[in-house]
Amino acid sequence: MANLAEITKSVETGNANGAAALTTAAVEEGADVNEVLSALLSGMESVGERFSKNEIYIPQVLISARALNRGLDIVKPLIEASGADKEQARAIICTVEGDLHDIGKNLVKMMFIGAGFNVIDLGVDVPAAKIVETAISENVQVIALSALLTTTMGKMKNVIDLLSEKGVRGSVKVMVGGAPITQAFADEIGADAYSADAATAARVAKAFVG
Ligand code: B1M
Repeated sequence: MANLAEITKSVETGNANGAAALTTAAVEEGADVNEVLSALLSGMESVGERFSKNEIYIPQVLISARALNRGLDIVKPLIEASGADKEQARAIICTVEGDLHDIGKNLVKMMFIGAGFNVIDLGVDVPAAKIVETAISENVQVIALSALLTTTMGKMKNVIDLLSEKGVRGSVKVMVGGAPITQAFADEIGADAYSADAATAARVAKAFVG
């Protein structure tokens, strides 16, 4: 039987080959792909928590992220295929201009995909103009913005201001997150939601689109 706890552990310990092998075995054995995804993400969540407590350092975070990605490469096509015949809500996700951190953003992306969203990932260091242009041309319902630097969190407000300037603020929900972001900051810039973690972000986004 698929051992989900072992999958979580392989990410926690940064065992990339183990993560790939265990994930492959789990899906071949017919495990629920969303449960496999949760097991992978849960490994990375605990790595994030341990990092926040200074129990581990950047290299370990990056090694775990590599293991996570090996597992995600296997489940992603299955999750996308499982939603292929449904009318999917559309969401943009990216890290704001000037900011290159993408580990948390990628976790949020996977949770959004798991929640049934068609996700447009614009990557990192994305200017407000590109986000707003894409939101309009792709008719998205949700924009999820990530920032990890105190120097880039202000770029989230640029996105909200530009949406207002273009007259489309009312037609899209803007969600924000990342280590320096707080509910108070989200309120201050007029975001629709702040989420502390990827799983909560996906739940909130889903509630927005009904
Ligand atoms: Co950087 N970095 N970094 N970094 N880095 C931080 C953020 C820092 C706090 C480290 C420190 O000094 N203690 C610090 C910022 C200080 C500040 O702003 N006050 C910092 C700095 C200073 C820098 C550089 C400037 C360092 C330098 O070059 N001098 C530089 C900046 C580069 C740039 O962006 N322009 C830099 C570079 C890097 C690396 C490239 C080495 C690497 C990034 C690799 C990558 O992302 N591909 C890196 C890393 C790994 C970190 C830390 C160590 C870990 C971040 C991480 O991935 N955490 C980080 C320290 C920290 O955060 N405490 C740090 C794990 C991840 C799972 O958590 O991203 O918080 P997180 O995501 C969470 C939640 O926040 C939430 O969900 C996730 C969990 O479920 N979430 C969202 C995230 N985005 C969301 C969006 C949402 C909702 C929820 O939308 C709705």
